[in-house]
Amino acid sequence: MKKILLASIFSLAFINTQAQEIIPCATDQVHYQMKQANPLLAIEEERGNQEASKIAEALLANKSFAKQGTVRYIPVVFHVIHNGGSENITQAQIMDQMRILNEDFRKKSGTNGDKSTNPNATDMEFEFRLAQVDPNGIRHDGINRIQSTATENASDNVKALSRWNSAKYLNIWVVKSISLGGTSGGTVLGYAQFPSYMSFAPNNDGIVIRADYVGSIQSGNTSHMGRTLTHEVGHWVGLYHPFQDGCAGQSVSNCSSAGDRVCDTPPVAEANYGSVCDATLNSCTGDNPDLPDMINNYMDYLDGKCANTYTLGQKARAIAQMSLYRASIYSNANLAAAGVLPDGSYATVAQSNIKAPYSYGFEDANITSAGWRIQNLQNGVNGWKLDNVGYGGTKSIAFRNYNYTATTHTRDEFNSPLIDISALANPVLKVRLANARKNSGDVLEIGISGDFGRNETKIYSATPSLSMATTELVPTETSQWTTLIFDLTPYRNMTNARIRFELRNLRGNNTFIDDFSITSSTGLLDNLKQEMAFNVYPNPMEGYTYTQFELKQTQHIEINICEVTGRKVSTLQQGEMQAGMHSLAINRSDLKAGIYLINVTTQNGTFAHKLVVN
Ligand SMILES: [Ca+2]
Ligand SMILES: [Ca+2]
Ligand SMILES: [Ca+2]
Ligand SMILES: [Zn+2]
Repeated sequence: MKKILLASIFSLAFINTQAQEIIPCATDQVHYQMKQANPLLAIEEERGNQEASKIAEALLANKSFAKQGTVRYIPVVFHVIHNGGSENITQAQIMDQMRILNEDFRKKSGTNGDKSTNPNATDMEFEFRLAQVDPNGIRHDGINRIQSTATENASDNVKALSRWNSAKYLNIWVVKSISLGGTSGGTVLGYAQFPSYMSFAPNNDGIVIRADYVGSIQSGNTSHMGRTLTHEVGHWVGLYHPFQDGCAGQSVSNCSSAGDRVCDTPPVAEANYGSVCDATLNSCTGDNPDLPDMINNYMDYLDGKCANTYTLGQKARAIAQMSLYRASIYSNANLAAAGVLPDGSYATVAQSNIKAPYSYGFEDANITSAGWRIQNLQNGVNGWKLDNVGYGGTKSIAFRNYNYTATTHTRDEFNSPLIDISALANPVLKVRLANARKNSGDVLEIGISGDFGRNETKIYSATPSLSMATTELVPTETSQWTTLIFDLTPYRNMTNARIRFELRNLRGNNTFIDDFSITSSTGLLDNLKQEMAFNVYPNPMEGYTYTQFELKQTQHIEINICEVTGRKVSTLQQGEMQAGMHSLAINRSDLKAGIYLINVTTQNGTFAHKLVVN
């Protein structure tokens, strides 16, 4: 277990000898600098501490305090400051972080946030919601993306690039790297502002965090598990580190007025760092009774995998601090303005004025005005663009990455406007696709969401290769296009359906998409099945099952066996097949009992055939 003196955070000379040191949190450093610049802040901080301690003591005197059932919901906005690199993280990665933050703060049963064995571990009864309405009352997904070189070595300078009123939203700035006061020498993961800053520097209020410590999926650091933000939000609701002022606050008489001002967190001499969760550490022995350091407290510095505890005392302090400085942020009126109901669920806002049947051929000079949005997250140069080759008309949307040679893989996307599909009895999505492989294939994913992407179901995920092509694909012939068809019946109640296309660039060939439509179309998929005479027998499966079908012409065929969730279990066929009758065997021993979908993609579309395995 490595320890670094708290004072070293302020000592550049010391830090410089620790070139690659991880500095989990720079809140103390920023706090120190702010108090140097504004002595009144120190006075207000102490006044607030005294008042908060009185409120907290009164709260803790109430036996039912541990679980009041009064949850305070906080609207959140992310500002992703990026320069087109991997720091431009996806909505999915941000949603993963929101899940972890809420699990930790609510000590949600069955999650990592509920693994503490500390008897004082508690549900903080704060919860966080991505805003779905912006300050101008416009429907929003709670994520702003701003391109700026300031994403590197960022500090408070990024806050002026994008900021929503800090009295109404918790602002979180996501950056590539953080540097405070020149060459800090270490890797700072994040920092936050305390509630008492609201009277002095409301424009600085919020949290700055490194992109690769947001969430636990994609680029999110797996050993920190998204707990960097849990820690920083702890500061934002008013908590200090347990090593605040070292071993101060050791006795019953001064634990609420010294140290971290919380009596059920034993004092800690210096920050505990690293990945070894050693429960025997005891850096202050003057506390009575002498308890070991609470190494699993979210407010110490150990890796996220060690952290799982907020205590009752911390909850009381947080509620007291928030009620003193930020009470309006969780008021019902403020929640309503962000599109959140008093019970934390999302309000229904602004129904889409686009109603299916709907079709779009990308023929406009500016597809944004038609409600389409291109978000080239990580590959602005090669990403999705309007293209002068089309299946219908003269344009399509294309990702021309044939000449892309960089080794980094990127995620880039575009999405449809919100479409009300609820009037269609059998909504079917149809889209033309032209794609070829080069050395490796790109991955195209298509997802549908009814809530602006907060929750999304993948309806397609594949390497959609018509064929291997070593020359650049430019689909000037209709035969170079295929049609994807999806049954949207499971989603037919959506009044705000959004279809999102994501290409994960693995240096494949070009990809073109055209003629998007959602129409009511009974039997479209059945027609394709019938045309191929597609049959599966025996079904339910016995030892073997066979798929049998007829191809009218030689073409590329892909047949995958998938779980009903869409997860691919195995590939039965991928490549060119001759015209004529075909029979492919599926072995029972490859599959567990359950219901599967045999997904068949031909040049005329994709359909699914149900397979039952007993
Ligand atoms: Ca304490
Ligand atoms: Ca102790
Ligand atoms: Ca077109
Ligand atoms: Zn901290």
